[in-house]
Amino acid sequence: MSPLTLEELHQNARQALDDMAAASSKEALEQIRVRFLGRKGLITQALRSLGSLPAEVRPQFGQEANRLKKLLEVHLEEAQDRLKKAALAAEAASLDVTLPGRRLDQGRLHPITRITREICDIFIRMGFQIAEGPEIETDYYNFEALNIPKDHPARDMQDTFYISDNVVLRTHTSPIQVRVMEQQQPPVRVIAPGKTFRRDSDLTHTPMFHQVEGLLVDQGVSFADLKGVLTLFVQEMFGSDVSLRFRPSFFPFTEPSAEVDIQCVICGGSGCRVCSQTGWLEILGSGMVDPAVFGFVNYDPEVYTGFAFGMGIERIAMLKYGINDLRLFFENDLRFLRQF
Ligand code: 2NM
Repeated sequence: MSPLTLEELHQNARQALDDMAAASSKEALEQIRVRFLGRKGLITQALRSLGSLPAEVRPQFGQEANRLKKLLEVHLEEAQDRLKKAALAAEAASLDVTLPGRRLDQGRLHPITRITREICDIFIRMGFQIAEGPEIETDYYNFEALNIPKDHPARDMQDTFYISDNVVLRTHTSPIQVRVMEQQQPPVRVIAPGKTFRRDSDLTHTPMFHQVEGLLVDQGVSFADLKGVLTLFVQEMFGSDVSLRFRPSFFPFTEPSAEVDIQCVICGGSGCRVCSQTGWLEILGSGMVDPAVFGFVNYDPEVYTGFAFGMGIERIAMLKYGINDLRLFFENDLRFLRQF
């Protein structure tokens, strides 16, 4: 290509400025940039061809080409700016700010989470602290240290998910209490919520369910303290007018043991299907911690006494909300969950 004359250089620059002023899109502007300022563009080539020009015109041509290059770059940037602003303005003009907004789908807490928090909050107000522990436990923490002997039916393969000989999915949250007692001396006041697992699956049992267990150990703790704390809990949870009763029971880790019933929340005590015509509903198990358990955690049973209790969250939630089908908690049907 023969070198441009100064006149042709000016002509090219004028053409570029006219084209930029007329460009109506980003793409058109980009084509103009490539044609004049790109690596093979007319201005770029004019600068490259300097060497082949006669020496006497070279300085002036070079200066001029550089000046025009800068001028075009400034105008290019202005044109890009102008197009960007125009695009924004067009977008704003097509946006109707008076249209109603799109409602965000708001999430909510699962009923099991709500009840768990409600139960924990009641005990926190009585001075208990929350404790947590592993869902996969050793035989020792899940059974042995809780005075559940090797031949006890609760250890049967039918009830427990075994990971290996000595490792299980915890069947209750009591192993948390054992770990707490191992870690600290009395006074102890803890509440242990969490998932538990049992090999059981029918209309009223799921292989995974939730429990809250509590433990209080100190000097001079008596069965009267157990009754006082659990009575206050039931009144806070179900209303101060609901009656309750303590019924003798048995657990390997407590002696004596008692189950707590409340007046049926469905029929008010006159008898219905939910309470099997008894007028009462069992809601938790409890008892004075067996001295054998203290032996495992090196608490002196001559100095300390304590009580413990445990309850199933799904059951409490069903009674409190009047839910008649356990499966509803696990199906994640939004029509059910949205009601809480
Ligand atoms: C229950 C009923 C009675 C219980 C006992 C303990 C521990 F670790 F202190 F021995 N934790 N939880 C207990 C006692 C649990 O659930 C129905």
